[in-house]
Amino acid sequence: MSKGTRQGGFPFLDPEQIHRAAVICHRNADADAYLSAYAVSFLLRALAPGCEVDIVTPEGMTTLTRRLSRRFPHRVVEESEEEYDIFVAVDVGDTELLKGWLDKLKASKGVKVLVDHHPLRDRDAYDHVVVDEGATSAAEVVYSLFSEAKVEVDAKTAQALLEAIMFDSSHLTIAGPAGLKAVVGLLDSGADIAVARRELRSEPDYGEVLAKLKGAQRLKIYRLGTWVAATSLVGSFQAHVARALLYLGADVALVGGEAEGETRVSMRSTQRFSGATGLQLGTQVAEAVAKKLGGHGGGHATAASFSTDAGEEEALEESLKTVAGLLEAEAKPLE
Ligand SMILES: [Mn+2]
Repeated sequence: MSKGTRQGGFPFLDPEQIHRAAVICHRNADADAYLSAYAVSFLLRALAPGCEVDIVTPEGMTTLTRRLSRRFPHRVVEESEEEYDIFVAVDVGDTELLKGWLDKLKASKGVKVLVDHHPLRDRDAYDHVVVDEGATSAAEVVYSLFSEAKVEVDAKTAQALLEAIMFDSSHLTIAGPAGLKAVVGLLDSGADIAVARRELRSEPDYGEVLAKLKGAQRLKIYRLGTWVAATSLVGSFQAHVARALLYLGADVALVGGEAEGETRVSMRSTQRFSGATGLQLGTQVAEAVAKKLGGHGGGHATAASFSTDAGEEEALEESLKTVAGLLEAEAKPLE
C-alpha cells in the first residue's frame, strides 16, 4: 500500500496533507497517555515524513510522566496558537479532560481522531474514533494502529508502548489477551521488560507517605453487614490514602479532607466489593452526595471523588451513610 494513497484507516486523511499534528493527552497526563502520544507521534511521522508533531498535555503531567518524558523526549505544549491539520486525542475518556483544547478542536477544520480504551463519550467531538473498551491501556490500541498501517515499531517506541501497557495494567496483573499479545510483539521489537519495571518504579513522595501514615493513624473502621469500610481525614492525597486503606484490607474506603477552602472526599472500593454489591461509587455515592450537600463529583464504579463546601466530617458521614443505605446495612463502628 502506497503511503500517499492510504485510505480508510488511521490517520483518516491523505498523509501528504499532514504538515502539523497535535496529539492530545488528558489533563495531568499519566504514563499511558503520554507514552501512547509519543508512539502516535512516531506513527504519524512514519506515515507523513516531515510532519511536525506537538504532544499536548493540558494542565501538565504527573510526576512519573515528567520523569518518563525525559527518557522519551518530545516537543510538549500545554497551550498553542498553531493551526493543526490533524488532532489525535489519546486516552482522554471524557472530553472535559481536554480542558481548553476542546474548544480549539471544535473551532478547527483539522481532522479529529480519538484513540482510546475508555467508554466512548462525546462521539460528536471527533470525525473518527478508534476505541477498544476491552483494552487495558490506550497503548494497546495505539499498537494495533501500527500493524494496520503496516508500520514497524522501532525499539524505542516499543519500549514506550510496553511501559504504557504495564503502567495501566498494574504491571500486567489485569492485562487481557490483547494486551499480553501486544507485550510479546513489543518484546520482539526490542522492548526490555526489566528496564520497563525499573523505569516505572517511583521515588517515594514523602508528602504522600506522610498522608498515608496519618490516614492510617486517624482510621475509623465500620462493619456494613459482611463488609468492612474504613474512613479517614487527611489534608491532601485523599485518593492515595483511600487506595492504601484497601491495601490494608478494607472493602471500601472513604477519605475526606479540607484544602483551599473546600472539602474533598475520595473513595475507593475493591473489585470484589463492586462485583458482589453492584455498587457504583461514582454515580451512586460521589455524584449523589455532592448533589445533596452542594458540590460536584463523579467517577467510576470503584474509584470516585467529590468536592463540596460542606465540612469534612459532614461530607464523610454523608458518604458513609449513603454507602450503608445502598447496602441496606447499618454502619457499625468498631473500636
Ligand atoms: Mn489509559
